[in-house]
Amino acid sequence: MRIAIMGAMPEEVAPILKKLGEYKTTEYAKNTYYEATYKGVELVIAYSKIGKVFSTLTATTMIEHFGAEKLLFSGVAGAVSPELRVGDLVVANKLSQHDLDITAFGHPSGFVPEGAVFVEADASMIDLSKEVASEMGKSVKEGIIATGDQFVANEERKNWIGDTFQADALEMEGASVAVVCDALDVPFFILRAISDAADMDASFSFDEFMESSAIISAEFIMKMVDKVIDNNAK
Ligand code: 4EH
Repeated sequence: MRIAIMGAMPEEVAPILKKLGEYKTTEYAKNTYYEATYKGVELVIAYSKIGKVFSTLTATTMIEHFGAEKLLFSGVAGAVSPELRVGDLVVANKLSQHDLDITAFGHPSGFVPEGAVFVEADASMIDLSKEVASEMGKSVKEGIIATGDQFVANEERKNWIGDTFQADALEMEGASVAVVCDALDVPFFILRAISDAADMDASFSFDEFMESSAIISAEFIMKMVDKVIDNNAK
């Protein structure tokens, strides 16, 4: 089995590479891919760079070029739900592109013909994440993640995204990765730890907490990888 683990920023995959210790580095399509054997399975790891286009390229490459059969994303996000605090974990059950807008033609926000407003994540990996959460004594919120090519640092935009998509958290890569995995029939799992509240203080909160939140997400992702491997052996 070959499992992809991706992030968008270097800080999001650094804790994973640190845990693995040894890996092979390959340059492909102007990005760096890290390959390692872990508990008998092959891992391919990369950070895509920020945004929907780079994350689409990386997810596609991990699947089509490196042969990944499952994909897990680890990273940070801005909170939309007022329940979520810095460091809290959110797992996506469905994702939408909040900046995909052909509403001028009467379509709903996030929709284009032959597409869908939401892409649904793999239910069995979400189930596994509940087992991991209880084993770790952590709580993980299952919810909707909205993705767009903008760092949201504005209450009005954040509230619009919350109202329009019932989003719990927002970021810049999840929905594009979801579109790729759904199209190529690869089960995916998107996890984010909150770094900020997508409000006027977001950039400051992000700078202060992105690294610690990225570690929280990466630690959970590695437990998820363990669980996926255990489950696959059964
Ligand atoms: O990969 C981008 C990073 C911010 S941009 C999306 N990530 C972090 C998630 C995220 C986010 N996305 C949109 C956390 N908070 C968010 C928010 N809005 N409020 C970036 C940050 N620092 C340096 C360079 N780019």
